Amino acid sequence: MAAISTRVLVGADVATFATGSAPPGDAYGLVRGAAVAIEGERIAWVGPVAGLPSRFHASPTDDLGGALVTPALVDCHTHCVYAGNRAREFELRLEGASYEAIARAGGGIRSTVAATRAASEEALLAASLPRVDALVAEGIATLEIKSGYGLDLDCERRMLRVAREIGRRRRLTVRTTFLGAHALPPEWTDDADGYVGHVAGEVLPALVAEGLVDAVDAFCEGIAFSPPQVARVFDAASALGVPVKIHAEQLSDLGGARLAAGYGALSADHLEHLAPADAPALAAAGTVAVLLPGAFYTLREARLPPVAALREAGVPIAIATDCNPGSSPLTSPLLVANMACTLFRLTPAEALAGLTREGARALGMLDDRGTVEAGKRADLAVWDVHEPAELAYRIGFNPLRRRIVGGVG
Ligand code: DI6
Ligand code: FE
Repeated sequence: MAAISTRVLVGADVATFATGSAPPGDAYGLVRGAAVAIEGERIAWVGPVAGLPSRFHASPTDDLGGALVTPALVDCHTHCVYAGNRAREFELRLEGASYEAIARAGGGIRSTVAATRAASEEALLAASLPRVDALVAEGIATLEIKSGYGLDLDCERRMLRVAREIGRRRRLTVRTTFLGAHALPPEWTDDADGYVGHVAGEVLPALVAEGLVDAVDAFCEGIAFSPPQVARVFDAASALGVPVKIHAEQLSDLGGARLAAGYGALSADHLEHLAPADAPALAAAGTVAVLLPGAFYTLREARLPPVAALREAGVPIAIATDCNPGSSPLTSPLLVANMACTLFRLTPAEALAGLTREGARALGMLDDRGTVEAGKRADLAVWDVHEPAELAYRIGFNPLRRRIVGGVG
C-alpha cells in the first residue's frame, strides 16, 4: 500500500468557518498565522502554527506566503448543464416583456428544453464545460447540477449523465439533482397532473435505479407546479429514500417552503416571497434557505427575501449562483457573494459561510466538507487577499491563487 502523503500548509491565515471554536464576534473562524496539516485527502489538523503537533514537525511544508485559505467554495444550486442560448429573451425583457409572459408564450424554460433535447451527450458536455470552468476558476470544488431541461426520460438521463461526466473530467465533486418537475413539456400540455404522475411513477424511479440521482427538486410556482403536485413528486422521492429540495416562493407565496420542510427537505431555494411566519418551520426541519441573488438581480425583483426572519428563527442561509440560461446566467460565485451583501444585506461572513459551510449543508455534505476542520476533506481555496471580507467586497475581481481538492493541488 502506498504511504499516505502528508504536508503542512504554513504562511497563511485560515477562515475555517468552523462553528463552536470561533471566539464570539468572529463569524469567519479566523486563525491568523495558521498551519493546516493534510494527510492524504483529509485535513488532519488546523490551528496556530505554534501549536502544530510534533508528529507533523518532519512533514514537508508548503509556504503560502501570507495568503488567505478558506474552504473551497460550494455552489449548491445550478442548472449549468443545458444547450442553446437565451440572449434574445434578455433583449425582449429589456423591451418590456416579463419573465412570466415569456414563459407563458412558450419561451423561457421550454426554449432551453427544445435546444437541450436536440443536443447529443457530447454537445451538451461541450456546451456546459465552459460554465463549469468559470465556476472552478473562482474556487468552486463542489457543484450541484440539476436536470430539468429534458423533461422526458431520455433527455433527463442525458443531462444527469453529463453532470456525472463533468465530475470525472474536472477536479470537483458533482452532486446531481433530478428536477423533472421544472416545467410542463409540450407533449403534456393541459395535463400537468398526468405529467407529474409520469415523473413520480416512471422517470424518477428509473433514474434512481441507474444511480443518477442524489436529490430531487421541484419548481413550486404559478408558472410551474402546485403544492399538491410537488407533494406527489416528494412522496415518490421519499419512498425511494432520496432527499428533496424545492424552488419555492420565487415569484409568489404558495407555501412551498413549508411543504418541503414537512419532508425534511435539504433546502428551500429563492424564498423572496416567503412569509416570515414560515421561517420557524424551516429551522425546525433543518432545511437550509438557499438565497439566489443572481435571479433576483436578473429579473429585477423588488421583493427581498425575509432575511431578518430567517436569522431570528435560526435558519441556516446558503447562497448559490443558480447558473441557468434564463433567470441567472451567472458563473461567478464571488459576484454572488457581493450581490448577497449589497442586494440582500447579508454580512460578508454570512455570504461566505453561504458559499462554504451552508452550501455543504444544503447538499447534505456538511459532515465531509464546507469548513476547514480536522477530519474533513481537504478541499481548500487559496486567495491573494488579507481580509476575508475582501472576497465579498470587490466586484469583478478574482484573487484565487489555487485550489486544493482532495488534498491535491
Ligand atoms: N427557477 C429559476 O429561476 C430557474 N428555474 C427555476 O425553477 C429558471 C430557469 C430558466 O429560466 O431556464
Ligand atoms: Fe434554480
